[in-house]
Amino acid sequence: MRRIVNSAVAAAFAALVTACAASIPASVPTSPAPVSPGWEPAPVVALPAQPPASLVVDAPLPDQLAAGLVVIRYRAENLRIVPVYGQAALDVSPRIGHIHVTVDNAAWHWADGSGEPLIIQGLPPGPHKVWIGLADPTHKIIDSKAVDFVISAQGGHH
Ligand SMILES: [Cu+2]
Repeated sequence: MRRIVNSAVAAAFAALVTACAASIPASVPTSPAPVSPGWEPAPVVALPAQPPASLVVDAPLPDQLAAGLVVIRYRAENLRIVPVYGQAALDVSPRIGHIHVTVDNAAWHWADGSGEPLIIQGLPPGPHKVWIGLADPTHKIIDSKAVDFVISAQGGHH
């Protein structure tokens, strides 16, 4: 008798599951639509693994450069630029860091954790080089790019 009841319950459950599955129309998606390609991982959770960080640097904006004003845009990939430093910051996720900037191979650099474009004014006419290093929170350089450009004679007397 007990075996018969169990079989009946099992059959009823199977019928219920089948009915529920059948009630989902095939045209309704069961998960969100996939996001467009090119999105970075959402930086709202710790990432289990991250590709290496890299630096992308654009050429100086041409209109401003013609007037002697150097505006250089840059961005980091797989790293968020923030003014946070120290050994403990190496362990956070998503990865963080900042940039170091050297102009015309100077022996010194400045650091910037703003992520804002570089704006350099008053360079004399002639060729120049801006080097940007992507640094981890302990100031170790993990990628770098250099941009060469020329300040024209007309644009140089700012
Ligand atoms: Cu640094």
